[in-house]
Amino acid sequence: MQSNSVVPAWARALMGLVAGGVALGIAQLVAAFAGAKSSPVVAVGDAAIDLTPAPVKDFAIRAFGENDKTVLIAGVLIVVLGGIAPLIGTLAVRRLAYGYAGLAVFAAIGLAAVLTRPDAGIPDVLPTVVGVAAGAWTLGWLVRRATAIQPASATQPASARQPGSGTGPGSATEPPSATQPRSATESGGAGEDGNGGGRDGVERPAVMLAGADLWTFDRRRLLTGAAGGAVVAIGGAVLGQALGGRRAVDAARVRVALPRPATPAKPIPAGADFHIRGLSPFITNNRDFYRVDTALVVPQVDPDAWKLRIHGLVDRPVELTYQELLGMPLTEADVTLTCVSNEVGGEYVGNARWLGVRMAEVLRRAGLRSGADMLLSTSADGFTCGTPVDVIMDGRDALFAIAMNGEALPVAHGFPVRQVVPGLYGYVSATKWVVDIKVTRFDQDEAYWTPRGWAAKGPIKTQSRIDVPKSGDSVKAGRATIAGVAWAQHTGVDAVEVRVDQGQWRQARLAEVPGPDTWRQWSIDWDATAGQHTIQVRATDAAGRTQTEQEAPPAPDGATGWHTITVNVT
Ligand SMILES: Nc1nc2c(c(=O)[nH]1)N[C@H]1C(S)=C(S)[C@@H](COP(=O)(O)O)O[C@H]1N2
Ligand SMILES: [Mo]
Repeated sequence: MQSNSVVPAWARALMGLVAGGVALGIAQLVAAFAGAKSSPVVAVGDAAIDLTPAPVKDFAIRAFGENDKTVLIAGVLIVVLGGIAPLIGTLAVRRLAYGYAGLAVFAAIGLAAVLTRPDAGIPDVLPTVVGVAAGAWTLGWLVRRATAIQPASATQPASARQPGSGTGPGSATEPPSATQPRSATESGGAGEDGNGGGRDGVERPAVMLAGADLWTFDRRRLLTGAAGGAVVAIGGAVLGQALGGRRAVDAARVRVALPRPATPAKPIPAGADFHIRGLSPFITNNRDFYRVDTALVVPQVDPDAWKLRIHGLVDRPVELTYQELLGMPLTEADVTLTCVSNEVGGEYVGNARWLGVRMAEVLRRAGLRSGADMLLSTSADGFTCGTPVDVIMDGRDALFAIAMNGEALPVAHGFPVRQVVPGLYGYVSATKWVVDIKVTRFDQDEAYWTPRGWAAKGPIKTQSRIDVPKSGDSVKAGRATIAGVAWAQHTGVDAVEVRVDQGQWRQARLAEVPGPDTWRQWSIDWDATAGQHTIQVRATDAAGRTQTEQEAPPAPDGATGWHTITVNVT
C-alpha cells in the first residue's frame, strides 16, 4: 500500500498531532475528575527529571529558574506531539492498526511514568487509559474522514460516492480499507483548494492510483475534523488544568496545620451576641462572608510555592515562605471587614476571627526607610492595594492573615495569605492572595482602584444598619424588636440611636464587644402601632462623632447617610 504518497506529510503529521492532543487533553481532564495525583504529561515530566543527569538538571534550574517546571512540561509536549505524533499519523494512514500500535507505545510510556511515581495508585492509570482511547478513536475518525481507498477493480469513479456513508463521528465505523469511497463532495460545496474542480463546480478529491488501489485524500474534511479535535484537546487541557489546580490547592489547604497563636484574641464576651432572629451573628460564617474582588477566576495559589517579597524603601529586602510565616509569632484578632462599595444598609461587611503575623513585625525585619508612607501590596493575580505605613505600624492588629474563623483561609478569601487591617476599607488594605509588598510613597505609586475614581486612602466611615425588621416587612402591632449592627473600626461604637417617623432619637441597647475593631450589635424595643412607619438608625463612635445624615454614594471614599427602612404594621 502506498497511501502515504497520496496523503501529504503535513496531513499525516496533523492527524497524529490532533489525536495526540486529544489524548493528552482528555487525560488532563480525567486526571482532574478522577483525583489522580498527576496527569501523564506531568508524570512523564517527573520521570524525565529523575532520568536527567544532575549537571543537566542544575543547568536547567539555573537557566530557567522558577520556570523550570513549565519548561519541562513544554519539553514533554514538544517531544510527544512534535516527534511522536507525526510518526503515529504516518503509521495510521499506512494501516490504522499500525497507528493504534503507535498509540499503545505512547500509552505504555505514559503508564510506566505514572505507575513508577512513588505514591501511584489505580486512579492514576485512568487518565492515560481514557486519554489514549480518546486519541485512538480520534485517529481512526480523522483517517476515515480524510481518506478513502477503493480497489482498482472497482468500476465507480472516486467522486461517485454513496450518499450517507458516514460523515460524522457517530457514523464513521468502517476501517479505511472499506471499499466504499468517500470524498470531498460529501462535505458539500467547493473548497478553496481546487483539487480537480470539475465542470459541474463540484470539488473533486485528489485521486491517485497507488499500487493496485485508488486512494483519495480530502484536505477540507481533514482540516475541519482536525479543528474539531483541536477544540476538544485544548478544551480538555484548559478545563483539566483549572479543575486540577483547584483540587491540588484545596488539598493543600486542608493539610495546613494551624499553629497556636502567640497572642490569642480576647475572649468574645458572652453578651456579644443577642441571638435575635434575623440579626447578623457577631461572627460571620466563612460561607456567609461577603466576597468582593476583581478575579474572574479565583486564583489558585500553591502554599508550597508561595512567597512574600518585601522590597522597596527597606534596609533589607525580605522573602518569606509559607512555612516561615507560620513559624513566626501569630496574633489572633476579631476584625470587621468592610467594602468601600457597601451602600448604606448594604451587605458588604462581615466580622471574622483572623489568625496571622503582624505586618509591623515583618516590616521591622525589613527595616523601613524614612520617607516611606505606602505599602503597595500585589496579589497573585495582579491586583494592588496601597496602605498607609503609619496605620500598619501604629500597634493595631494589621495582619498577614493565614486563617479565618479557625480554618485556613478559604481560597476565595485569599488562601494562602491575605492582609487584614482594622479600620481601612478592603480596597486599600485587605489584599487577598498577597505575594508582594513594595514599600513606597503615595506620591510615587498608585494602587488598582485609585486611577479608577476611588480615593487613595480609605479609612472606614462609621455606619449602622438595621437587620430586623427588613425594609418592606409586615410587622404585627404591639411589642417589636428593632436590631442591627454598627461599626467604627479601631475607634469603637459608643452609642446607637433609633428613631421612628422622625420622632425622638432613643438609645439602643448595645451588645458587648471584645474591642474596638469589630462591629457591635444593638437592639431596641418598639411598641408598633398600625400603619406605615419609617425607622432610622445612627451610630456615634468612641471619639464622640455621630454619623452624618448627609447622603453620599460609595465612590470615591465610602457611602454616608442614615440607614432608613419602611415597615407596615398591621
Ligand atoms: N487580590 C485581591 N484582593 C482584594 C480585592 C481584589 O479585588 N483582589 N478586593 C478587596 C476588596 S475591595 C475588599 S472589600 C476585600 C473583600 O474581602 P473578602 O472578599 O474576603 O470579603 O478584599 C480586598 N482584597
Ligand atoms: Mo471593597
